[in-house]
Amino acid sequence: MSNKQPTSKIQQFEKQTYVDPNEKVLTSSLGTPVSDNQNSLKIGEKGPTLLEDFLLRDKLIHFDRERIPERVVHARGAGAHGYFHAYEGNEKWTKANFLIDTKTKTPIFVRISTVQGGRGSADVVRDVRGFSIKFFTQEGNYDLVGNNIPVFFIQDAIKFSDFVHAVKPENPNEIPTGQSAHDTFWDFISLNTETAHMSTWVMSDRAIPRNLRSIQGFGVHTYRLISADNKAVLVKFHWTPLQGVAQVVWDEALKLNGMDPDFHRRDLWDSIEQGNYPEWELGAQIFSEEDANGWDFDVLDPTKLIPEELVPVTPLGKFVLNKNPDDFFAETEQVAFSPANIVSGIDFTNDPLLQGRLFSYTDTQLHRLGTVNFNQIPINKPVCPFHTNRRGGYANHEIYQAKANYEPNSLDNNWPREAGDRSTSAFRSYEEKIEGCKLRVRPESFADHFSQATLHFSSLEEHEKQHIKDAYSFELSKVASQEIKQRVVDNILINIDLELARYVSKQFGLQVKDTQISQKKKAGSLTSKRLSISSFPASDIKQRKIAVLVHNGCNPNSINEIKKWADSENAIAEILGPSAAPVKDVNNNPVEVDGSQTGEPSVTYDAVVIIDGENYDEFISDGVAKHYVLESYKHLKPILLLKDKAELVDFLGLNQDEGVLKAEKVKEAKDAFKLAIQNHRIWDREEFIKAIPA
Ligand code: HDE
Repeated sequence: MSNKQPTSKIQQFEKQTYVDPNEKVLTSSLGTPVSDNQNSLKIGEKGPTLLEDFLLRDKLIHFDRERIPERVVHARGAGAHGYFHAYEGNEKWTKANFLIDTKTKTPIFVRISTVQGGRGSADVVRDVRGFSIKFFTQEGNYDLVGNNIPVFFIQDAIKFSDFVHAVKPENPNEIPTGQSAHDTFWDFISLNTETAHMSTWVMSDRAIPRNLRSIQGFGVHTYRLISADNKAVLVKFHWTPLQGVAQVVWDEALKLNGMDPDFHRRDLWDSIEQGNYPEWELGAQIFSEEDANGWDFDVLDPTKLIPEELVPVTPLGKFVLNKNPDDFFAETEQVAFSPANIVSGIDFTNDPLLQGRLFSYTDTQLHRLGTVNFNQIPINKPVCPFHTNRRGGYANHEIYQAKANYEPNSLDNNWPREAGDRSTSAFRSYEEKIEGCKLRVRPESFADHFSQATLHFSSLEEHEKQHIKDAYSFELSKVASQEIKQRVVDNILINIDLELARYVSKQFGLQVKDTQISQKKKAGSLTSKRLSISSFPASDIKQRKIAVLVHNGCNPNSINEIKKWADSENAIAEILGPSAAPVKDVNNNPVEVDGSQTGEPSVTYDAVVIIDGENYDEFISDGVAKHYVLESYKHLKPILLLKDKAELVDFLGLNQDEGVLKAEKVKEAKDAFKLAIQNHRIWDREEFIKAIPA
C-alpha cells in the first residue's frame, strides 16, 4: 500500500485500489486482491454460504482439478535442471549441433523415476530407474529417454501393455505397491523367456541404487548418428556418473522405505542445494552395420547389450545437474518426454520396441496433459525460435502475428516455409533401403533369450551373484502359486545358470529338471567386467553422509576434528545424540546436535563415527546406540571407533575388517576411513554378519 496520506477524493480512491506489486498481495486467479482469505461469504455470522462467493468458487474450482492422471508407468520421479557440454571431435559422427558445438552449454532437464509404483510410492524399491534427459538445443528439443539398465523386458512394443499390467499392482486389490514380488509379474516372466536377461538385472543391485546420483543411464535401443556428409553409424548411448555407481543392501532398502520414503528424492535435492552437483559423462558405443552383422546377437533386439569389451564407449560430452526445480508440478510432473523428440544428426532404427515408443509417448501426453498444446508448457517449450502453422486447441498460449497460417502462402512472403537444403538443422530421415512383405513375426535373430543373461550373471563379483540369488528367492517367496515358481526355475533360471537355479529351487523345495536347458543358447564363456558395479568406483566422498554418535561426556575436540575433515572432503557429518537436545561434553559444556539417533536412523548414512569421551558405560547401556552400530555393521558400512570406544569391537562381537577402524585421534584414521567410505561397502563382511541380529 502507498504511504501517502489521502488529501483529495481522487487520492483517497488511489489509496484504496493501489496495490504495490512488490507486496505480492494474494489475488484471485484474475488478479482481484483478496481482502479475507479465512472466511467465505455468508448471510449473517452463522448463515448459509452464498453461491455468489466468486472467491470461494475460484479457489475450489481450481483445487478440484489439481490432479492430472499420473504416468501409467514411471509415475514417481525427481527432476533437476542442468546443462550439457560436448567434447571436441564429435563431428566425425554427427551433425547434431549440441553434440559438436563445444562452446555452448545446452540447457537440460532430467527426470529420474521408478517404474512400478504410483506417485506416492517409496523410493528405494527394487525396480528399474527411468532416466530421461531433455536437451533444449538450438535445433529443437532432443529427448534421450532411457533407463539405468541397458536392456529391456520385451522385444516388441505390442507386448508392452501386457508386461505393464503384469508388473503393476494386481487387479482385485491393487497390491503390491512398488514391487514386482507378486504372482502376475512372475507369471509373465515365466511364460515369456525373452524377459530372462532383464530379470537378472532387476534382481541385481542395479535395481536398489544408493541414490539417483550413482546410477548409470542407457538409451537401450540402437540409434543412428548422421554426419554432415550423410554418413551413418549405429550407436548405443551410455551415461556414466562421475560419482561412481553404488547400491544399498536389501535389508537396508526395506528399512529405508519405511524410515524415509523420499530417500532418493531428498538426496538429489540436498546435493544440488549444497552445491555438490552430480555429473555424468555421455558416451556412445559406435559401430557400423557391418560390425553388427558379424555378431551373434541382433542390435535391433532391445533385450541385448553390446559388451564394452567388443565396442568401448566413446565419450561425447558431460552433463551436470545444478538447479532444483522451483515448482514440482509445473516442471517435474508436466515435463513430457518422448523418444520421438529428435534433432538432425540423430535418427531411429527399426528396433520394434523403439518403433512403438515413437507413437506411445505423444499419445500418453495428450491424455495426461489434456491438450495438444502440451509443448507450450514452459518446461516443454523449445528455447530456439519456432514457427508453425498450428493454431487453436485447448490452452493455446502462442499469439502468432502472421495473417497466413498455411504453406505455401503469398501473403506473408511465404513464411514460415520449409527449410529444404538450406540448413543442416533441417531434419531428414536416414535413407534406409527396406523391402519385404507385411508380416507379424519375430525374427530368428531375436530367438536366443539366454546367452546374455548368462553373460551378465557370470560377469559379476561373487557378492553381486549372491544378491541376485537372494533377490530371486525373496521375490518368489511372495508368489503364491507353486506352478509359477516351478516355471520360473524351469523356463528361466536353469537356462541362465544351473547353480542359480539350484539355489533358488532349494528355498522352495522345488526340483531342477536340467533336461530343459535351452538349445537356442549360444556357446561361449565370455564375461564382461563392465557389467559389474565394481567397475564404476567413486573417486571421492562428496555428499556421503557420516553419522557421528555422541553422549554426555563426549570429547568436543574429536567432534570438531571430524566435522572439519568432513567439510574439507565435501562430505556431511551430522552429530546425533540420544535425543535431539544438546549433550554435555567432558567439560560440562553443551554440544549442539543435528538430530537424535532414533530420528536419523543408520540406514540414512554411509558411515558412522563413535566419539570418545568419559562415557563408555553410558554408551553400552544405550540400546539405541548399540543397535545403531550393529545395524551399520550389518549393512557393511565403515565404522570409526575413537579411543575408549575401540573396546566396542569386542563388546559387540564385530570382526575387525578394513571398514572397522580404531584410532586415538581422527587424523590417524582419516585416510583409511575415507578410502572405506569411497569403496562404499565392505562386501567381504557379508560372510560374518549372519550371526548379527538387527
Ligand atoms: Fe517408456 N513410457 N515405454 N520405456 N518410459 C513412458 O510415457 C512405453 C520403455 C521410459 O520421466 C510413458 O510420459 C512403451 C523403454 C522412461 O516422464 C509411456 C514402451 C525405456 C519414462 C511409455 C516403453 C523406457 C517412460 C508413461 C515399449 C528405456 C518416464 C508416461 C514399446 C529405454 C519418462 C510417459 C518421464 C514413460 C511407453 C518402453 C523409458 C506410456 C509403449 C525400453 C524413462 O508413454
